[in-house]
Amino acid sequence: MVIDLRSDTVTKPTAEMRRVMAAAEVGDDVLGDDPTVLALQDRFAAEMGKEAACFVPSGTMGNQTSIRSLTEPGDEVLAHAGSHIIHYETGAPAALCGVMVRPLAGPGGMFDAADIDEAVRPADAHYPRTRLVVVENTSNRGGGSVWPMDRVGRVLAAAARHGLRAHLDGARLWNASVALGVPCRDLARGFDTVTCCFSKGLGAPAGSAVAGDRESIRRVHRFRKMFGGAMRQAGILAAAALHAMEHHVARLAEDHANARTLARGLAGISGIAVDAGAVETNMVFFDLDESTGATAAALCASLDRAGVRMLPTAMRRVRAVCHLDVTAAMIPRAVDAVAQAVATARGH
Ligand code: TLP
Repeated sequence: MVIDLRSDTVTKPTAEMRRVMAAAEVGDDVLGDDPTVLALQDRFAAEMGKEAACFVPSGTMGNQTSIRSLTEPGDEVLAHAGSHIIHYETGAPAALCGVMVRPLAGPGGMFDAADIDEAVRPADAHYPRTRLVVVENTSNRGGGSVWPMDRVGRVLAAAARHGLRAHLDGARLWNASVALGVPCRDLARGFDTVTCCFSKGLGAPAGSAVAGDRESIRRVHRFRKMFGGAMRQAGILAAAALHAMEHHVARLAEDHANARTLARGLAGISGIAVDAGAVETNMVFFDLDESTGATAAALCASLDRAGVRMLPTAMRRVRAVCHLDVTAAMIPRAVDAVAQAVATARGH
């Protein structure tokens, strides 16, 4: 059986999830009468402590409808240099929202208040208008890292001081919530909009949602239509999302434990550098020493042939993500496969 650690997006809906999807009551959500979508939006808004919510097909669309909702073309958005909106959204902030993204630095995918103070442009006709700050929690390329709440507080206070809006890319906010033992609404407090994904660790086949104040969500809803993301009998997907919120959140702790075990196992392989102590949620990033003679892509191709799938994220960096379809028993097998692949690359 293949052990697929490429992403937590690869999960397949469980039998129970498929059952609730098949039984979902549906309507035409573009006309506003799909009861399951409406129920999901209410439930999600309440969970995030916001006035309203909008169901969207993907995390990317959640981020982009939020950015478009909170800015105007020509505005500047502050985000971490490693953020998903910069790396993996096909240039959508520029193409769909007409904004510039200014990358901020900092370890673990996190910046701080001083970075915002430094980056905000003076009000002068030469400059773009700095308008929005985006926080990604957990941070994907930051290693699945969780933003400490006091840091988020400082960043939001700085944003407020400068009159900026704030968006939370909470694709994996439930992972942060479980890791910290803090409800999502506390992690989303102070943000104008928050996007979360049902299709990552929660195991739904597709779907994300944006929550925020009524006016921001009215605009998200409008831009969802403009960007082609308004779906009709979407209650089938919303049912999966509701089921996932009900049954698949607490178990994320298992994914975090599996990721820590994986990191500790990988740390024992010569030629691999991994900071097992830095693993806070479901992601493990490791670096290949040049002495192995392998690039990340070559190692992943070799692993693939052994039935273990991981993703190269840089020349010598590999990502492995634990999720609903990865059991504790698979972890030692994955570690052995990596040890074997490194030995093969070394020629023994
Ligand atoms: N991330 C995917 C890839 O796009 C890289 C993954 O496998 O991790 N925000 C964050 C922080 C994400 O990690 C992702 C997906 C998204 C947004 C976008 O979600 P989708 O894929 O639903 O558009």
